[in-house]
Amino acid sequence: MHTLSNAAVAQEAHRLLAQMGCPASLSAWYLGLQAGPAGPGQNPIAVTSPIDGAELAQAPSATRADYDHLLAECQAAYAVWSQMPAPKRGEIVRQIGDALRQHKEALGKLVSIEAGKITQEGLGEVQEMIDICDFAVGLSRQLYGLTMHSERPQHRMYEQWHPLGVVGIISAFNFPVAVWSWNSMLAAICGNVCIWKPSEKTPLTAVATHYIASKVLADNGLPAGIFALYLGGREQGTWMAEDPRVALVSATGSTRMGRAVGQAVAQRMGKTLLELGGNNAIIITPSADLEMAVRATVFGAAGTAGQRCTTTRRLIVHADVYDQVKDRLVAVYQKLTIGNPLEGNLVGPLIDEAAVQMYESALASAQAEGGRLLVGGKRRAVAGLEGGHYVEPAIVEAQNSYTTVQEETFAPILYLIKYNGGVEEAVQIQNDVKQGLSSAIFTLNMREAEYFLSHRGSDCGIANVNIGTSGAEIGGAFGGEKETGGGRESGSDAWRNYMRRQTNTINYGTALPLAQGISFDV
Ligand code: UN1
Repeated sequence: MHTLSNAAVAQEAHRLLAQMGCPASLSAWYLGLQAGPAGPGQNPIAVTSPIDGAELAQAPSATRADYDHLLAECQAAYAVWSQMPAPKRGEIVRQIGDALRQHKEALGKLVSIEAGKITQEGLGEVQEMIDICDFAVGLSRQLYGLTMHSERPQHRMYEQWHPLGVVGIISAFNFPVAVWSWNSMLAAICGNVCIWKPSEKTPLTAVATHYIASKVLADNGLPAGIFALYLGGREQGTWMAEDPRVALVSATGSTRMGRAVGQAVAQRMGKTLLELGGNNAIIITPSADLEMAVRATVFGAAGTAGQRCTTTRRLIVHADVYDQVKDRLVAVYQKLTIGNPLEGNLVGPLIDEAAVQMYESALASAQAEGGRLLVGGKRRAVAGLEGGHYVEPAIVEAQNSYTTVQEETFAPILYLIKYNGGVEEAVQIQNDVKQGLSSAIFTLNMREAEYFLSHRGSDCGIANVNIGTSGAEIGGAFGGEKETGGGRESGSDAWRNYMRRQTNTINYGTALPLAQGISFDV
């Protein structure tokens, strides 16, 4: 198979950026976009492709002055945008969805180059953006509030939903563009404007996405500050967390990051939407369709090289089928193709060298705690892509109580855990971690399935039956409990997070009766 050389990966990234209408250098983007008083950012961060380690660009970090300048643009844009009727805002989101359809191949490929996702998953990420646009367009005519019957005569009560103002979005490298769209498209139809700080590891896809959205705004004569973007690392992220002008901060990433952001925002009584770490498990009971269970496990655990927050990290298997599941999984893992994500392999690289080291150290500590490595577990050299960060997906027989198993390692390591009793025991093991994002059970036994879904069952935000832990559709609310942060994004009524509820009571009579029958006559 043809392998792209180092220079070719970088060249391809620049060709794709140009195809989507972005200027060749990020500095030019910064200058063109912001023209802030302080100029085009500072402290450039080298952006490299995990495919081969090639430098793709130098991304300038925003200065505080850049940020303040942008925030002022957002506030000015809010005055215009929030006045537009919601269905008209939906029309702009519809156009963004169409522009994303047009650029699906290019943006999907850029996601692969910058984040290391395999082609299918890069395209899937852009499809997820398109889907949320469609969803948001429909929602723009359905921002419903309730009406209530007043206890007082000739009174009417109802509630309505108003936009919050400026919504801040902090996104992670592993879904470098889809998570922005979940937040920004819903926030936008609700009447908010958004300011986005993507991961410093994936600024190029963010710039490309920003261009696509900005062009739609410009074509419609709308201010650029409706969707603002700035680049940088942790320091730049704290600016919006501490900024009372940012009404809601939606942050996706590690629990450590979420705790810091959550505390900073709570300190100023702002709102947060946190989507943090997961430690997701699949339970396989004796009645499970093992063929389906194994396929779902492989996609969940090795897909995206284990770098989804919904990745399957633990497999809790009943003793009766344990050996069968183990043997099948090991056999499938040996067939996984690892290599260039653009060339049809199933497992691409980890994001960077630090991720490889975390993978290695987690494997070492799991084994030191008594775990038994069954397959994989080594760094993989890929010919022609020496600077890339490839590893072999690993399976380790382990106990749920191991410190290593209790933590989320953003890498393809699956812990295999045996249970002997009923479904209650499996669920108890599953819930016995600090995180609570996604969970699944494979069973053909209705009682087991319903127990798993009951309030005594899975304690996660997502609980699936005969479907893996990852790859949720946008139509449901996405997020989790406990240290996952409690936020819900994407479908269902997650839009309410981006609005403030106002209760209105109207008296159309001639008297002034007090609630609770209180009399206060002077
Ligand atoms: C994430 O990894 O941060 O359910 C999001 C999924 C995707 C989203 C993952 N739709 O796996």
